[in-house]
Amino acid sequence: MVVAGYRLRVLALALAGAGLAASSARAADRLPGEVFRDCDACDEMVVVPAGDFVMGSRGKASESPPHKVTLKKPFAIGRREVTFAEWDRCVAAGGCGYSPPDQGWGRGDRPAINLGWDDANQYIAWLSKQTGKTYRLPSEAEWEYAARAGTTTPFWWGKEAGKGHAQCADCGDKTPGTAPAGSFRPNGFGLYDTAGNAAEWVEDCWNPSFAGAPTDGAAWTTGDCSLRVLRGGSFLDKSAAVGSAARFRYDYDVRYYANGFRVARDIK
Ligand SMILES: [Ca+2]
Repeated sequence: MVVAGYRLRVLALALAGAGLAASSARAADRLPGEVFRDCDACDEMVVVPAGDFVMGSRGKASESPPHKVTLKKPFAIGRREVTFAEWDRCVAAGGCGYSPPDQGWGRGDRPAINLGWDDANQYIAWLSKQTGKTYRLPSEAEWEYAARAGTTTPFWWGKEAGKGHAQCADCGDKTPGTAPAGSFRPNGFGLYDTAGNAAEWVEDCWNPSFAGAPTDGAAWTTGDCSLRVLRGGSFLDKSAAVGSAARFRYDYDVRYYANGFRVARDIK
């Protein structure tokens, strides 16, 4: 490991010496599994590989029909839900106009909650301006693909919810409310808390089933766009509602205490 680390440092020095050409080479070379931040205090991102998967389930009308989705390009997604520390930076900088309450559970590493879909987009616009990168909400298909991390079981860790895998009403650590983001083991793509903790806004408008849904990983931007989709369930939900296929919706401007989000961005 020491030798590998030394070689990496040598490589980094060589790339730094090559100047601009090297920095664009590094950006183009981001590989699946790579973890990065666009600034020291920015959301930690992970590169998710291109691939295909079966979205949805036969369990509920809203999750049907299961359908194959192909994501042709890798993309980056936040490893954690956006935290209060990250949100509060945006407020302090004037990029976000609203400071949501934390229900008395504390801020810092806990997921930012009490946020509407439109609030989330304020943060994304600010983060994009700060970094010069185009951040966005994940599409619903990207979210489920990243949450499943190659699995086809109801939960990314298996068939049964069990205990100790996620913050939900009957499967978490018994602390009321949210847990600090990243308290539980990450999934196979390196994402934390896709199941439970804060429910997560995605880009898509609400549609009551997947009949006619896009199959290329794009957000579904037709349907009832006064409602936007939330994925993963929350600390309030029992385990049946925090599975990889579970979906829900709220009016886009509702600030509910179970709802937060994570960010995504293209890498190519
Ligand atoms: Ca979550």
